[in-house]
Amino acid sequence: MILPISADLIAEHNHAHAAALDEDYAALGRKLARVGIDIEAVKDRVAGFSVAVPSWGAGRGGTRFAKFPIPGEPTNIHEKLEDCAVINQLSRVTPRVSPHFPWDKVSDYGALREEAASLGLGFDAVNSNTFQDQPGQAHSYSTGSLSSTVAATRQQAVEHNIECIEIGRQLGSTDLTVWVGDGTNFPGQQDFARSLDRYLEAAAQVYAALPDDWRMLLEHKMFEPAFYSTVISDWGSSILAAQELGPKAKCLVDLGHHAPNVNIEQIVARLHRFGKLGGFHFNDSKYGDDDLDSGSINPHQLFLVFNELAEAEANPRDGFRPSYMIDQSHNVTDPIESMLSSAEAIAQCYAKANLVDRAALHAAQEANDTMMAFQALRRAYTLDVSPILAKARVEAGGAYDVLAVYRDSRYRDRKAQERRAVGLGAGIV
Ligand SMILES: [Mn+2]
Repeated sequence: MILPISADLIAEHNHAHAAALDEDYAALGRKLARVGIDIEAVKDRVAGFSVAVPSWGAGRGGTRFAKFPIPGEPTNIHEKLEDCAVINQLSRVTPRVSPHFPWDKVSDYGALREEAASLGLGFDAVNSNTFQDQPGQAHSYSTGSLSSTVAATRQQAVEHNIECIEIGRQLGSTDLTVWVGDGTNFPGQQDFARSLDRYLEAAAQVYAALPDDWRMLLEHKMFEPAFYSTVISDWGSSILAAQELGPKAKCLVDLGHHAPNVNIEQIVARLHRFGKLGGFHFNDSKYGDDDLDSGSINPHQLFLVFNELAEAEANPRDGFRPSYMIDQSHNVTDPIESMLSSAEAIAQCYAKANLVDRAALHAAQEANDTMMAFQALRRAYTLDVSPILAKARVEAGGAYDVLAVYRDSRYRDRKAQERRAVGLGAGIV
């Protein structure tokens, strides 16, 4: 396997930091041993953790105002895969790519799967797109897709989703993520109940096309592009739809798709309670669906979400097999650097959640000892787990300091010489 970053460069860098890492890891190991935690066991769990990266995240995103491309940005799925391979090679935590159709269309998906495998990558959930029109498309999604009042438009949206399943089968995926932009901008524009009826009837046709081992992940979002109402607006609508569709339908939580200040960690626990937590789109936000880097605004919330996930992992209910994915728009950074940094922030929260003394937490909860229950979380949150992550990464062949090696490799400069420039214009959000 020929990976994009020089293995010698990584080895040389890791060697230079080996003594410091050993010292930090040993010190943290002694600290954890005092409270009965085996650092090696935690490191093994962290080494088993992974999060997928979105193919579209490899390019510079944009706002609805503009996109500012950088030299060396990927221009097609092949170049995106190469960039995703850099992220995984250095971080060792992002071995899967989530593709998006029709953006990532090719003529031979078997060849694409092999190409990804040659870069050490597999494919995660397939994402359908019925929120924008494509050139030559027979029916417009301007007034909705799966919930459109026009039967032929609904049918076209159903067929597109079924095509995505077929593509996903060839790529080795087992999940279809469905987010629709359907909704309204004006009171009275559509009947709330009838539009949901139409969505459910069309979604059931997609559901019926799922292979036995596949899942359909319903991604809710309360606003944008529709600003008065959306058809699958919140986790309530999502779980009701998933329950009506059947056991293979699950809910996907995008951290930016809620009303402001919603208790997302509680939503996670609720969805898990009913066996409907299907997956995550990690990002961060200050105001709405900002798609900022994971953990950059509210790392404590990310930790609390992972605390619920760790609780679910330790005490699984029916169907706990969450699909973890980054979903961000990198408007002002090199997307590779953002995803390296985000993957580390996500893995850190996973590690910290695994360091929560769950027996002490449960005991304090049962005894109504509020302060000690909170302190059980606080103690884990305030630990610096970076030596655990670095040790797991280095042992798997990744880099001690992912950003330092990435910059030293001058990968983006090299790609700027090889790749054609990306055009200007408004970007994806
Ligand atoms: Mn999303």
